[in-house]
Amino acid sequence: MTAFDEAALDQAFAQVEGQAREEAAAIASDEAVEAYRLRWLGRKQGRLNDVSGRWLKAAPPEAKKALGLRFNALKTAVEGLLDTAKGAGPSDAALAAEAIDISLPGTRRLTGAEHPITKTLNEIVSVFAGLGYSVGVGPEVETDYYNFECMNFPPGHPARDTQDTLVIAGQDRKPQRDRLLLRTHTSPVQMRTMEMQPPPVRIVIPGKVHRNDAADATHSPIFHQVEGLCVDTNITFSDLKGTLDYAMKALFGSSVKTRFFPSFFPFTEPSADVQISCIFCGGKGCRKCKQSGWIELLGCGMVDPAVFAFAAEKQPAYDSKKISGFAFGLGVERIAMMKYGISEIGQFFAGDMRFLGQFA
Ligand code: FA5
Repeated sequence: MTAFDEAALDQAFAQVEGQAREEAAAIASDEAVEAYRLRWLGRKQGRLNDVSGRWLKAAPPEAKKALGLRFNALKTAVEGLLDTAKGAGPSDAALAAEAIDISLPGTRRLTGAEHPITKTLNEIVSVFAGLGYSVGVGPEVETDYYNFECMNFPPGHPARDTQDTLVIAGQDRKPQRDRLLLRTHTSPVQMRTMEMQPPPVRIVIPGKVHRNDAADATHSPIFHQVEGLCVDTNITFSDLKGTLDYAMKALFGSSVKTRFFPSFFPFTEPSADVQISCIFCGGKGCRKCKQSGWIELLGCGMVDPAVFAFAAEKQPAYDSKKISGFAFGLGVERIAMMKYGISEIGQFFAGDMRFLGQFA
C-alpha cells in the first residue's frame, strides 16, 4: 500500500473485506470454520494481523487514525462472518456426504441383566434388611483362625473334614492359625463382625465360598452362602424359629411351612437343619422331595458360648452370661435352584447365554 488518503484506504479495506466475505460463504464444515478463523484471525499468521502490521507500519502518522478505525471495522466484520459461519452448521453437501440410511436395521444391543445367583442373593438380603438387619462382607482368602479355630473347630477336630478345604501352598512355617485358605463358609465373618462392634448385632453376610467338592448336579466347588447373625440380650431359639419361618415364607410364598431338626455345627449349640415343605408338591410327596414332602434348606443354631469367648478377647461385651444369639447359613445356589426349578447347579457357572437370557 502506497497511498493513504481516505479513498485509497476505503478501496484497500473494501477489497480485503470482500475477500473475507467470499471465503466465509464457501465454508462447509466445522473444520473449515476453524481453518477460516486461523487464516483471518490467527494471532501469528492471520490476515488481519498481517494487515495491521504491514499497513500501520507503512502509514504516515497523520493517516494512522483513519487506518485504525477502518481496521477495527474490518475486524468486527470478520468476527461477525465467523460467528455466522459457526451457527450456520454444515452445508447441504457436507450433510449429504454424512447421510445415513435410516431404513437399514439397527445394531441390536443386548440388555444386561442380573445373574440368577446375584438376583437370589439380593432377594435374600432384602428380606433380612426388611427385618432391620445390616449387610456385611468379609475376605474370601481367610486365615485358619477365622475360618475354623474361632468358630470352635480346634486344629485336628473331625468337623473340619465336613468342609474339604483348599489351602494356599507353602505356608508350613507359619503358625497354623495364620495359614491362609479359601474360606469354606461365610461364618468367619460372624467373628470379624463381633470383633468390630459390641452387641447388639443383626447382620447378614452374602459371599462366595470354596470347597474341594466334586462337581455334581447339586454340588459345585465354588458356591455362595448368606450368613446371618443376631446377638442381643434374651435372644432365644423361638426368635430363631420365628425369623427363619418368616424369611422362608417371604422367599417361597406364605403357604410354606418350616420344621427344625437337631443337627451339629461346632459354632452353634443347639444346632438345627431347617426343612421347608416341598414347594413343588405342597408337601404331598414328589420326585423332587424324594416323596418326603420336605426339602432341607439351611443350617442354624444358637451361638455357642465358646464362640462368644473368642469374640470377648477383643470385645468383652460378648459375655455369654449376659447376651445370647443365633446364627444361620444358607446356600444361595440351592435356594435359586428351588425358586427357578433348576436341576443342574453347573448351569449357573457355564456362561450359556441361552440359560442366562431367561432371567433377563
Ligand atoms: C455351613 O457352611 C455352616 N457355616 C452354616 C451355618 C451357619 C450353620 C451358621 C449354623 C450357623 P454347611 O456345610 O451345611 O454349613 O453348608 C451350608 C449350605 O451350603 C448347605 O445347606 C448347602 O445349601 C450349601 N452347600 C454346601 N456345600 C455345597 C456345594 N459344594 N455346592 C453348593 N452348595 C453347597
